[in-house]
Amino acid sequence: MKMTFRWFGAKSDPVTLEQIRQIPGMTGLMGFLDYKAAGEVWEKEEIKEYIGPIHDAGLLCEVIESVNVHEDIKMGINRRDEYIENYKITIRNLASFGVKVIVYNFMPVLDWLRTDLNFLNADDGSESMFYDEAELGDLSPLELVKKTADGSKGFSMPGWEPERLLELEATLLHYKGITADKLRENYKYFLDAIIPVCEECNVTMACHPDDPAWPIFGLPRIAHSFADFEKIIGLHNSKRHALCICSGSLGTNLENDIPAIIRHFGAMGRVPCLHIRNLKHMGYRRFRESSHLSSDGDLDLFEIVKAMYDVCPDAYVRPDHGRMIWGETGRPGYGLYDRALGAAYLNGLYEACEKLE
Ligand code: DNO
Repeated sequence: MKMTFRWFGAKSDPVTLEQIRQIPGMTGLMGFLDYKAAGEVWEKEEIKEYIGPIHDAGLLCEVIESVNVHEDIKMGINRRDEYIENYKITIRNLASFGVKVIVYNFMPVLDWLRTDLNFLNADDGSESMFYDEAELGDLSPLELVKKTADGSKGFSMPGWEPERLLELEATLLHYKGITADKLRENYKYFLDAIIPVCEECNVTMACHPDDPAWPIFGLPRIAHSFADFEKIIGLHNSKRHALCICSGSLGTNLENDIPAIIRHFGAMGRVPCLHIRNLKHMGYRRFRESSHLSSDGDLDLFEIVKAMYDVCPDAYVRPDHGRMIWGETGRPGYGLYDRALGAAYLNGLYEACEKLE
């Protein structure tokens, strides 16, 4: 297990590299250029500016997240070939700085979704991200975007890049005619174009699941179950085409057997990285993100870590969204303290797996 941490860069993240380096077992970052618009080339200079300080701090940056796929590629329209060419350049540029895995998603328009970013947990005074489908029912997509922006305390939020949301209404209309099968067809077109470049540069593309694990606002979503992943993996026969297993996303539907998913696709060599966190269900499609501890949520983190230990022990892992605790103010889900506790706990579970051998 290679323990990593998501970091938004010196200009945008109140968490410092020094702090990250002091978390036990931390080997590196899952990096992110939060100002890049989908479809833009990630230029070498920009990557150098982000990765240089990470290397100087003695940390690695072998995973980069959220190299967002332009909507034209997902919809299969207009300038998709141009954006695909840009994506290929970005892959080559990232590879030249030692990046080995790129985490991305193929969710139409919206990435992960919550209805409250600062939900107060009455039992202990901590705050976590929260979702209630009933609340969503009353909101238009634009209202939801506004609510998310208001709740983000001025921080950029991955998946909620302003440019992607500017043309939200028009894009939503475009998607009306796009079925799940059509989305998969467009996905295959994208993979067929970029995977040969990945082969050449030894970069693995890891698809992040839909979060939550069901279609939203009538948009097709194709990555939230075992069956979906079988279809996705079937789209391209290369180990460079893989999955980022996110327990918090898949765990929004308790019918997903996450350890079984890890065991199946991990044994195929298709799980290079995982986001691990826990959540507590509070009703139908209503949940809050809990601490990582198994007994605090509904997921068995030991079984998740054990599955990874058994089939893909070299995977990159990061503690995912944390709660806001100890008076910390920061980017919702991405503070220092609770994610550091999560890393320590995951390290402990992994050590237990090793010693149980
Ligand atoms: C949410 C993250 C996602 C993830 C992207 C990858 O907090 O896990 O934004 O990084 O879906 O493209």
